[in-house]
Amino acid sequence: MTDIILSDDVSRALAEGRAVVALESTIFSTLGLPVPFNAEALEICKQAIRAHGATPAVTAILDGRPHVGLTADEEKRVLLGTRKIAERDLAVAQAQRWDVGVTTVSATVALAHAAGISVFATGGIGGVHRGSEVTGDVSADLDAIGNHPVITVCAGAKAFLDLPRTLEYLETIGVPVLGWQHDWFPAFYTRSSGLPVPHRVEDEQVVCDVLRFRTRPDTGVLLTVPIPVPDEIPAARIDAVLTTALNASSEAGITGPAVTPYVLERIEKETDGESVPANLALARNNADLAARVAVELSRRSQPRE
Ligand code: PSU
Ligand code: MN
Repeated sequence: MTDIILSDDVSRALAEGRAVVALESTIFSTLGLPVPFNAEALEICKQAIRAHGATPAVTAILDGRPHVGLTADEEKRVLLGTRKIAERDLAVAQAQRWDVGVTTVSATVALAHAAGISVFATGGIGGVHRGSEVTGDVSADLDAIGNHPVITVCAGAKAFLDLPRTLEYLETIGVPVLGWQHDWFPAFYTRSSGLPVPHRVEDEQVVCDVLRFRTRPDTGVLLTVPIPVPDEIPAARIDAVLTTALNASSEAGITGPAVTPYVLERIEKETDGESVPANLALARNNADLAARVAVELSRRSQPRE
């Protein structure tokens, strides 16, 4: 990938071999969280990363150029972003010089890889959609995680997706799926989807070792971490809401990349905003763990005395 613009702090941190954590920008745009909580989410995620001495690197397309690490003014443009960019769209956004494009998980792991960043924090990843056997809707996030050597830290995926098929797909494409001090694949608002996570891990050493020992140099690792206990939304409450939101989406005839933002907005409406603090809490928690992993990775790459 050509023409990536690194912010000064990200460029310095990378040059000095210090820890950097990539952040996607769709979650912080109007497509991911309602104003003003999107700005709050961005702030608390950056703080959580900085608290470990790591440098946050938000990715986006601005003025047709891929950015990794943003200035305060650039962040403001991203918070207002309405155009979502998956990995394949990066080329189009550059060719057509899009003003502002916010990056999904797939575009972010691609940009992180190109910039030399190995750890990325998000809220939840996209996955195999329910009914994918008819619609064919499988998020590009999954293949991107399988094709870039980046550790993605997430709270699993929202249960409006087909989580058993999502796990099967990750297995097929060879992505190690780890559970952080937890035996279950998390379902974003709830700590457990009821599906076992393939491998439980207890510390960041093992996470870094999994990246180190993987047999495919271009494959990433998915590190799942459940939402903190006090912030969890009861499964029964969220299940009813997800069903309503999904039905509304199919009744409105929503398809393609519009599905996820539409369903997210409906969930927030149906829970009267209760979903928002949960979303902020898990995003912060993921950023915190990602920074710990990034610090350990940078420690390992320092030349020995
Ligand atoms: N799931 C969430 N919140 C989000 C997204 C997914 O709970 O903000 C966003 C992420 O940017 C993710 C993208 O990469 O949606 C997936 O979109 P799609 O399903 O169209 O691949
Ligand atoms: Mn899709």
